Amino acid sequence: MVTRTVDLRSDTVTKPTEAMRAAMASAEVDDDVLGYDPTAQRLEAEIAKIMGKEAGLFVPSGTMGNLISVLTHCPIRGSEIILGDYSHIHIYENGGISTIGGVHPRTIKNNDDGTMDLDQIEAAIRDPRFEICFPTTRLICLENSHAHSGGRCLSAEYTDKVGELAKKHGLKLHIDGARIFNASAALGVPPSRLVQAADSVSVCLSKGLGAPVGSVIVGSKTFIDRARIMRKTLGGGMRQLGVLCAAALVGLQEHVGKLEGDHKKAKTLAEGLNKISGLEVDMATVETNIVFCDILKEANTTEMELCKRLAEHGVLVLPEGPKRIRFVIHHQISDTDVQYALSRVQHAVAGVCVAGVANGSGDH
Ligand code: TLP
Repeated sequence: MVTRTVDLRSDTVTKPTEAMRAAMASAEVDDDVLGYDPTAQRLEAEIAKIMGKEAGLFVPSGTMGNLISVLTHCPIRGSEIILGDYSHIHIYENGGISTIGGVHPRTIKNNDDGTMDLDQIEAAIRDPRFEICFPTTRLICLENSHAHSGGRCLSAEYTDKVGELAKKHGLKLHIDGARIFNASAALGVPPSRLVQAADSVSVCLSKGLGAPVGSVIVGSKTFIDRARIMRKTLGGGMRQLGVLCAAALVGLQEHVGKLEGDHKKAKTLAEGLNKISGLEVDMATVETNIVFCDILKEANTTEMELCKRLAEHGVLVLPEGPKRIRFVIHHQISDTDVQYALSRVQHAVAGVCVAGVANGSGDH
């Protein structure tokens, strides 16, 4: 019987802390659709300042933050955007930019480190002389850290180069910065520097910062004014929003400084997983709080089976693709939890290996 569960499915699974709940209970609030909630204004200004942009806007989720940003940059249906084939916007957001905004995605291969080749980006920009046939390219999207490459970070220099390319062709640059604070902690570079070249950034509050709800998008004052209208159009205008923003303000104060520690724990976890026969982690990919773990042939199991088995052993993780599972560290995971999880994983995997040998399927 499992007596304890370590939840490593995502950094979105954190529960609001006592300090957050207290701040939510005492938050000063007003109607934010009318533009009067003081706590929302405080949080938006704070995130905008940290990101080095003029203004910010609280939105209900990272998905809506990306959607509003793309639609605000691409007000004309049939606009095209260039983005990674493994970007969150392209894979995990229900194709909202197309279904809701009529925006056409032009994907470029995401390299193992989350980048896209600059020459491929440039080659994908449509020639306006053929506008009669082509959609018009208006936007390039990056993701930092890049979730589907295991949380790897884009450098400020790389982002600058993409920004220069965008400028040269009259395009805008949006960054899905769901985990930009993780990238900043891992690279030792302020978030404002990492997003300097961007026209807009979507920053999640419900991941590394541990807030229960929301994201803030940042950009120029004009961009945010238009984004605010788009938020209302999509039904994302909220009234006494300060109760949510108060929790995020606590997260900003208390959890940003813990991200480096989260990354250390991710490395310890990855090293431990590497010692378990049947599992393999490419240590070069472990830059932040996400660990992708490959299931080797000798483990004789699939990602779905292993996730189920790990859950039975008290470790919650998610499948990340064929023969791969994902572990994510967050501020509510302690060093002891990491060690406990490793011992449970060891047990679970040993169980499947033994079962495989016993039923003669171990050498498949
Ligand atoms: N990612 C979630 C899942 O959707 C996979 C997770 O557990 O990692 N951008 C990036 C890079 C993200 O990883 C996510 C969430 C989002 C945007 C969307 O944020 P929400 O869930 O707030 O809509």
